[in-house]
Amino acid sequence: MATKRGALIVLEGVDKAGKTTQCNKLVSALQQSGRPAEMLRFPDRTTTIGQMISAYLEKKSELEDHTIHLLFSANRWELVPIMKKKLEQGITLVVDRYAFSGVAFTSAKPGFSLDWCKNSDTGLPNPDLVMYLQLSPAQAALRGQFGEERYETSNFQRKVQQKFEQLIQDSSVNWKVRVEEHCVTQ
Ligand code: 2DT
Repeated sequence: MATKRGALIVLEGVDKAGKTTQCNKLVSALQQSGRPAEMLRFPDRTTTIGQMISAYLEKKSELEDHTIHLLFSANRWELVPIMKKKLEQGITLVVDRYAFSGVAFTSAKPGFSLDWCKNSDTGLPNPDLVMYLQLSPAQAALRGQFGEERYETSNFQRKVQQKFEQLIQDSSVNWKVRVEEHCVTQ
């Protein structure tokens, strides 16, 4: 009998929304109910491309804005063969950020349209479900200071949130919005 394909479940949201915590809980819950499940996260900083991205996020290197956008996208594409294989083996993948973060973060920079930002990810495996963890800027502030990485400022995160709010209007994606109020921080 053919194995049932695993589901591709993505968690998205601004920083501090609790994505990592919820991904871990979901993987545990799936495993406990007898469904094979694994977590992935993007960027995957372990690959050669991922290390370039990590150095950029840690402000150890500078990259032109289009270039870093394409590297984030390439980092997803390089994982596609592994993702497809696992899904075919019946493993459900719970993914901490995906192309939606790619579009929301780059289009929050001046001069980037949503369409341009979406192009490089066209053709990636489509998620069966995208959970958007919504967090107001006021709630984010209550969760303490941002870290030192690039993009970790309230001003930029507000812009990213507006972009996510545009993206969740896309009815071709199975978005589920969850308002985060009392969840543990990432
Ligand atoms: P974390 O590793 O803490 O999640 O932060 N980002 C992420 C992009 O700008 N483009 C992308 O395609 C992806 C996946 C979000 C990683 C930072 O990188 C940003 C925060």
